[in-house]
Amino acid sequence: MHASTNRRPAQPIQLYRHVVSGHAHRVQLMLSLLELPFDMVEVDLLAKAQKSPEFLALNAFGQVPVIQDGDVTLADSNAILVYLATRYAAPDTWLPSDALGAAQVQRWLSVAAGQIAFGPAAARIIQLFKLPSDPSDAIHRANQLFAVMDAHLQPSGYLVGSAPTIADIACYSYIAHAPEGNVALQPYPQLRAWLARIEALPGFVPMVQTRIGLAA
Ligand SMILES: N[C@@H](CCC(=O)N[C@@H](CS)C(=O)NCC(=O)O)C(=O)O
Repeated sequence: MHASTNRRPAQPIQLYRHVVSGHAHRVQLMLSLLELPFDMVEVDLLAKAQKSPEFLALNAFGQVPVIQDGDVTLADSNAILVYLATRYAAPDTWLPSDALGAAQVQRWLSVAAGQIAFGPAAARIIQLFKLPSDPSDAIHRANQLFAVMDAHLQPSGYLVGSAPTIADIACYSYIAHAPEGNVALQPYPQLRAWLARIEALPGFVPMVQTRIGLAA
């Protein structure tokens, strides 16, 4: 199991986040799975705190998540997962170092920043903030992605091989919460079994569920 760490931060890592952000949840989940000490700093996205000069000094893109780990300030959920796994996880656990394993993980990080962001995450945001946008394209993209993932996942396996990696953590949050954006998980049994395997990992922490969409 991957709970062991080979290094520890001298002081708690600061995680700037918003409670309904799946990107921020990825980082919270990884910190928790690695048993690293951390504090969460709430950023009021609705009040546009992420565009304040103070926050833009942390992330010029004006988005959560950001971490501060001693003198390291780092934005972008997937970049943070790479950092945490490389700096704090036991070697070759959450991020393989062999050429093919590392590339296979990167492939899913690209999916997390691509098909997931523009599929289930986008469908959920429309519902969550009652945006005046048509969610049908995002819902269609989510279903296309879930069909591919359902066929890819092996019973008892993870996205890359037989042990969890940061690929699983990057992809988990918005897929688990897809029903909030009116994307059903029921047609995808392997995907649901994979979600359950992640939820059974020691140190798993859920993202707060919002009672909207199919989750109402
Ligand atoms: N590529 C970034 C995307 C982060 C992102 O989209 N954050 C959203 C919350 S889920 C945000 O801060 N939105 C506020 C804004 O863009 O003003 C990552 O992976 O961290």
